[in-house]
This record gives sequence, C-alpha cells and structure tokens, in this order.
Amino acid sequence: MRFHVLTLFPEMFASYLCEGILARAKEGKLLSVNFHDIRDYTHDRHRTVDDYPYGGGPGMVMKAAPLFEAVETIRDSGELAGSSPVILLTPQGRTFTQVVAEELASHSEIALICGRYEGVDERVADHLATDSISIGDYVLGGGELAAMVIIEAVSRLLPGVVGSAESPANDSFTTGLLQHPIYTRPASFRGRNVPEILLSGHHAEIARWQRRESLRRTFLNRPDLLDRLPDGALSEYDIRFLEELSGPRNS
Ligand code: 6GU
Repeated sequence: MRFHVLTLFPEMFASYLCEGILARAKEGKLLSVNFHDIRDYTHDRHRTVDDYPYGGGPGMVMKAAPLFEAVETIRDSGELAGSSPVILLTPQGRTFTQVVAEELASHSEIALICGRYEGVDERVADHLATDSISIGDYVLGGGELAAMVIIEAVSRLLPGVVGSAESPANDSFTTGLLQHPIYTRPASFRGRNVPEILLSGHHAEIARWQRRESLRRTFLNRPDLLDRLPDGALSEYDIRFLEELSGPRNS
C-alpha cells in the first residue's frame, strides 16, 4: 500500500515512520509513504500557500491551486490512480474510526492532504478531495498528526504488517468492546495482586472473566459503544451482566 502525504511540514513525519512496525513494513515493501511539500507546487517568489479569507475573519486560508497541482502531478506520475481516495484532513470531516480504517485498508493508494492554519479553500473539499476526515473532537494546528494516526491504524490492518501473535483481531474496537485488563509477571507487585482467576489455568473461566471485564470497562468508560454493537453481539449472559452493572432499578 502506498500513501501520498501532502504537507507543508514533511520533516515532521520522519522519526515516527522510522521506528517500529511502520519501519518494518516499509523495509518489507508492504508499505510506502511518499511526501509532497505543498510549497513545491507554488510558482511565485515567496512560494505562497495561504491568503486572506474572502468576507474577512481571523487567520489565513490555504490556497486551492498548490493542492490541485500537487494531486494532479502525483496522478500524472502514475502513482495515484484516478479512483484512489484523496482525503482532506480537517476537523470538519467525518470521524475516523476502526471501521473507516478497515475501509481505507482496501485501497492500494491513498493521498492525504494535511490542512493547516484556520482552514483550506472549500474548493479542495468540493472538487479535489473524495473524502474529509477528522480524528476526533479537539483542535490540532494541522492535519499532520491526523495523517500519522491514519497511516498507522490502516497499516496495522495490512496482511503481514502486524505478526499473527499480535493479531489485531482482539484489539479494542475490532470487537466493538474495550479490551479487558491484562497483566504480566510478577503476580504480586507492591502489594497489588494479579486477579486470582488468571493464575488458575481454567481457560473457560478465564475467558468468561475477560468477557465480563471487557463489558464492565466499556459500560464505565464508553457506554456509547454498547449502543452501537451489531445485532447478536451480546449473549444472554452479557445482557444479564450489564443489567447487574446498571444496578437495581425501581427499588
Ligand atoms: Cl484532521 N485536523 C485538525 N487541524 N484538527 C483536528 C483534526 C484534523 N482532527 C481532529 N482535530
């Protein structure tokens, strides 16, 4: 899979992509990330990428032309098919989730446009990008961190990037529930003990405990996820356990 990142700050990405599973994926040719400095697609002496907003208001707006030229140049080079996603990273986009990551992982090339400043000329969202994505409800100075988040979340889903031992199948959100607590040695640390059941060797009981703790965490920290589970995701036991958690009602 190939990512094209259009950014004013290509140097922000280097150290992150040169460590860990992303570095391994690049070495193994499972992943490539190409950077395109938006300033390289300007033609004036000052390499201008932003301008004042029509109608007034605070801040500067990223100009459309350098972004259109950058995408067209990449397309003309044959490294981005006309049918490949071109994603504008903006707080105004749809929210990135594991489901969106899975959808993006089905493409072989994706262009990510990192917005900066107070915004991007709307013609980019309307006539260049095929999709606009935000990574959550908070404000970042630009789309660079969002691009890194997307590259990592999507790359982990590509066959061979994450070893089968660390399979993402049980990750939080892949199951729609938060992951249960996990522990490693020692069994007692500063007087805090690993739950007895995990030392018991009773695999079926351990699995039941893990399921309950997943449900408990999700109920406490992310009750919104429980409302969005697909039909049939909860067993009768699960539903009874969640009812116990919500406490006795009408009493
Ligand atoms: Cl994609 N960009 C910016 N600037 N802020 C964000 C974001 C993106 N996603 C969440 N906050």
